[in-house]
This record gives sequence, structure tokens and C-alpha cells, in this order.
Amino acid sequence: MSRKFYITTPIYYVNARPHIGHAYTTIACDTIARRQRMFGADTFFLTGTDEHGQKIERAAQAAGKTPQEFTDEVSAQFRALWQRMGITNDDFIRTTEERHKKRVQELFRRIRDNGHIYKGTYTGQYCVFDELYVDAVGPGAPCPECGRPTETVKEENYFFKLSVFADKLLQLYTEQPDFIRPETRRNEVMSFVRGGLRDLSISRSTFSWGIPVPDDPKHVIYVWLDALANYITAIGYGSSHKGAQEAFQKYWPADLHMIGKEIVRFHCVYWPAFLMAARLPLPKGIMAHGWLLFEENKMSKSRGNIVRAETILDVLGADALRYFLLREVVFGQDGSFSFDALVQRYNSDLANGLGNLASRTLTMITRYFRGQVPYPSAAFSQSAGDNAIAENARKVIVECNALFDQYQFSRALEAAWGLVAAVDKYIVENEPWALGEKQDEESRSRLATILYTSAEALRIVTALAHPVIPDATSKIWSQLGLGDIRKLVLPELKWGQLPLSTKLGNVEPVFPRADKSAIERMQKMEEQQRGGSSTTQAQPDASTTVPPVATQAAAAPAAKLAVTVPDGKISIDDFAKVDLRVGQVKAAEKVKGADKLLRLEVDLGTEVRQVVAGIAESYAPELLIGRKVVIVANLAPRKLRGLESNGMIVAASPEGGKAVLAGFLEDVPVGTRLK
Ligand code: ME8
Repeated sequence: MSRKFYITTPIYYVNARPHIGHAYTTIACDTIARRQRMFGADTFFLTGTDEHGQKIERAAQAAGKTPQEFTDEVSAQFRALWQRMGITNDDFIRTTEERHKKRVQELFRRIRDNGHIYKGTYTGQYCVFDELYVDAVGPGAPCPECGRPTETVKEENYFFKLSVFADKLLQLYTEQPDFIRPETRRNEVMSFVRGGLRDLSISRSTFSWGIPVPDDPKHVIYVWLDALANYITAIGYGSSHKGAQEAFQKYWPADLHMIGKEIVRFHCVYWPAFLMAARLPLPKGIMAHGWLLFEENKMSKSRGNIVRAETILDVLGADALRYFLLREVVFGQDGSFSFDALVQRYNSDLANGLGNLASRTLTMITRYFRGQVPYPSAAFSQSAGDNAIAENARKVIVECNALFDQYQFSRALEAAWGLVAAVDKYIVENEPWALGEKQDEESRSRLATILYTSAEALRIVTALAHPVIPDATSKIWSQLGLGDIRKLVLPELKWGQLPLSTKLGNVEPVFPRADKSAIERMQKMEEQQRGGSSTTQAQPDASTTVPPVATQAAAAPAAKLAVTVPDGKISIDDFAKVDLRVGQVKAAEKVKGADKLLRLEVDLGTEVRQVVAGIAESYAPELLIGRKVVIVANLAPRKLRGLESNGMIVAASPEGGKAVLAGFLEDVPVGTRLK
């Protein structure tokens, strides 16, 4: 039976839309989950949304929605974003789901039956932002975590006997030093617990947006107990179904809870104490990473300094975001995000680095060996340089795997890219293009060895980088003629496995270079989202999905990758610039004084757009509500009758007839891209 691996992200609050801080944790977990699968582990990767509590209730009120409507919308935005980014989570749990609610009640009962819950009265301060009971005095006293004013709470509550677990927790941290990583967080937690633990209020009775306490529904369960329990409810704890029970037996305890550093106390103190009280096994480890900073502060909705992942996906793609975050930020520490650094890293490491290595190597094999991997033959064609690359690759495999195992993503990628740089230098020094001009046997043989060596090194880097940049590496793998990269068994990766005579696939650039305008474009997109001061409208080409200049830095003089476009036809790259998506009409009305126009609000999964469409003569507005449509999502905004239209609905317009909307016979999720 294969080894199991269960990994979780925090479940994200739905008080605001996702940003790249959330994406950061999710990408790190996705990378780990993908690696585990490549190592043959039976992997379960869980993420989801945290939807109860006062903070969410108030956010819904502020938006003029019921909590359920509100949480449905924002939770769908998270789900759609992960889908768009190719995140490979096995489940997505929402705390408002029935399965979760019932199982949390079961956990509460169990802790109560084990004698760890009593009723009392809580009088003290509460921080709604952190959903945290705070040791502070007086109304308005600042929360020690976030500095916001706290509220005074006086209510009859259920209490959890946290105080009795202090010694057991300290024993846990001492006996299992890896329980909390990195070490700095472990030290913080240990001194917090050594300072003494007070019993914890685990219910609230002055609002109702939560899971009722079993047998006492005037109370709702404290949102952190509700939320933390997702890690077990999602995999079947507390279910009476046999399948769910088996899944729980199989996957629990979690191998890794990945979190941001601000929620360490909940995960490293409260959660193990709840589990001890329920007599359930404890997770094997908790890893707390640092914060993404933007404009020198923690990126967060409340500070208004967020960057949306969608902007980066639109302009540079998911791999660029994944690579940047894991390469640029030392995992565990805080790291700054900037569009300049993103584009610089993208160009240096992806476009000019791996992308260029792939295109120049594969293009030369295509040109000089009719697209078949050549034989590195005969002794006279070997040089010390060839062997050095092989040796380097062998070392990189070991080093990179060890670093990934310790979640040192940045150093792991640095090691892999060290090989890219070495091969680049090797190619420049050996000038295969000059050998390619000669026909004598020795030159051919030498050329074969150089290109085989380069292609094999490319294969190794591609395999190692796959969990981080899955899209591009899948493409390079198939361009290498190796088929589906997901079939690769990573522990078996060795130098010299590239089969000779392998027929390459179609060679196409994977990372087009981004020019300076990419930075401006992303900045503008974000400013517009924030309703910022910039009044500049996006230029007609400002929202293309692929940055300009589609050629990689070419292998001199061999690689020529420009796409020729005969007879007014467009290339696949041109088509890829059109961002066609499935949207769902949420609201529709006639535009005053315009017989042909309707104003629509279209949900794209990640946002709701206003679109003005010339379909009023074909469709009554009320018939469009709920209908799924195809929308050109990256059209520059324009004004029609004073209304800004952000996108275009796709319809057939028969000569002299009425417009007919494009649609689908099968159900398809909102936000799905058409390609
Ligand atoms: O805390 N930098 O949800 P949340 C890095 N619902 N990571 C960031 C980040 C940033 N600027 N901003 C957010 C909650 N994150 C609770 C969790 S779990 C049982 C309940 C990531 O929406 C990071 O993982 O505030 C952080 O811990 C998490 O999002 C907080 O998400």
C-alpha cells in the first residue's frame, strides 16, 4: 500500500475576495501536494472557506446581503480562482456545508462528554477582526494582534478547559521539535504557553451566524473551533457513512497544516488541545510561513494594499506567479511583492532562463537532427565539459530534492536554475550552431553529444521544476517527446534516461518575454480595481493575455521561432490573446433611451462585471437572469450611453435576424475559460 500524505491550507475568510497572500499559501501547498504525488504518495490536499462568525455576518450586512448569499458569492470566487490557477486540491470545504456542521457538533459533544467543557460567563474584550478573545482592559482597548479597538463582551458562554493542557502541550513541543516550524514560531508558542493558559470561551450567544451548540441552540460554536475542525470534518470525522469513516482512518492525522504566521496560536495551541480533549491523534506538523508585504505592509484587504492574482494570471500566467512567489521569498520569512521584481524575475529566470534553454536546444535538435534526440556517440566526441554537466545534474537532483523536502523552495529552485545557467554557458562555449554548419563525422558526433547533453539537462530541470511550474514544464516535457509528465516517478529521476531517437513534439516558446508595458498594465489593472486615482483607461491592447514579443531570446543563429501568418489567418498565440470565459447573468435591465441595449451584470466567478450588450431586441431582461453566456473578458472597457461596458457577450447575429446568444448544452462552471 502506498504511503499517504494529507496536507491542508487554512480555510480562508470570505469577508473579502482572494488576493495573492491567499494564493501564496495555496501555491506552496499545491507544490508540495504535486511533489508528493510524483513520489507516489496517496495524497489528499484540502482547502476551503471559513464562513461563520461575527466578522462575516457584519461583512454581509455591509454588502446588503444575507450571510448565506454573501458567503456563497465570495466562496465561489476562491473556488474559481483555484480552478483557474490549476490548483490540485482534492476537496474544498465550506464551513456552511451540512456535512461540516453536523460533524463539528459531534466534535463538540465528544469534548463535552470527555469532561472538558463547562458553562460560565465571559466578561472581557473581543477582537472581531481576529475573532479572538483578548486579555485587555476596557472598551476600545486595542487588540494586541492587529491594533484594532476591541469590543466588550459579557455573555453566558461555554468554556473549554484549556488551562489543563498547558503541560501536555509543552511536552508535545519538546518531544516533537518539528511539530511547529520554523523554530522562531516554536519558540514564540512555547513562551506563550509557559506564560500560562486561561480557559477559552468556545461559544457566543449574542449573534446567530454559526453552528448551534448541541442541545443548547441559543449559543453558536466559537468560529475558531468551527473552523479548525474543518481539517477533520472534510475527511469524514463524525460521519456515520462507512466510506467517510474509512477516509478519516486513512488520512488523519494530517501530515502538514500550512498556515501564515499570524494564526500560529490557534493552530499550535488551541487545535492540539481540542484534539487532545477529544482523544484524537494530533497532526504531525504545522508550518507557518511569513507574510507577503506590499508597499511595506502586510498585504491585506483591510489595509487596501492587495494585489489580485487574476491580474498576474491575465498578463504573465499562473506559472509566473507560482515561480516568483516561491523563488523570491525565503519560505518562513516575510517577503515583498512588486510588479517590477515579478517581471524582472520572469524575464531573467523563465523567459531568458528555462524558456530560452528549451527553445534553443529543441530548435537545434529539430534543425540538425530532424527532431530526433541524437546519440552522444564515440569517445572522441566526449569532453570534460559534457561530463561536468552530467555531474552537475546528478548533484542538483539530490540537492533540490532535499531542499524541497525541507520546504526551502527558494533554495531548491536556485539549485535547479544553477543547472540552467551551467548548460547555457556550455552551449555558448561549445557553439553547436558552428558545428551544425559542418558535415564531417567528428563535427556531427560532437554536435550530437552537445545537444544530447543539453536536452538531458533540460529534462532534469523540467522534472524538478514541475511541481512549481506545472503548465510550462508539461509543455516542455511533451516538446521533448516524453508524453505526460504526470506519469514521471520523481525518485527514479537519473541522468541519462532521455531515450535516444525520441521524436520531439512541436517546439513552441513557453515563456514569451515580457516588456516594460507588462508592469504598467498590471499596475493599471490593480488601480482600476481599487478605484484608485488613475483615470487612465486601459489601452486597446492593454488586456492581452500574452505579453508582446513572442520570440524567446534566440539561439544564435539557429533558433528562429517567429510564427508566420499567411492569408490573413491568425496564429494560435493571437487567438490565445482573446480571453473567452463562461459568465452567468446576475442582473439585467434595459438601458434608458436605447432600444437595443441591455445593461447586464455578469458573474465571472472571480468578479461581477457590468456589460452593455446590444441584445435588447432579442431577449427580455428577466429571461436572462441565471443564464450562462460567453464573454470576451479582456476587451478594453468602453462607454455606451454613458455606461461603462467591461467585456462583450458573444452572440450569433444572423443577417437581418435577431441576435442569438452562444451557450452550452452541458453545465459548465462559471469562470471557465474557452480555448
Ligand atoms: O485566518 N501574506 O483566514 P484569512 C501571506 N479563516 N499569507 C497571507 C497573507 C499575506 N499577506 N494574507 C493572507 C483566517 N495570507 C482563518 C483561518 S484556518 C482553520 C482558519 C494567507 O482569510 C495565510 O495563509 O485571514 C494566512 O494564514 C491566511 O491566508 C489567512 O487567511
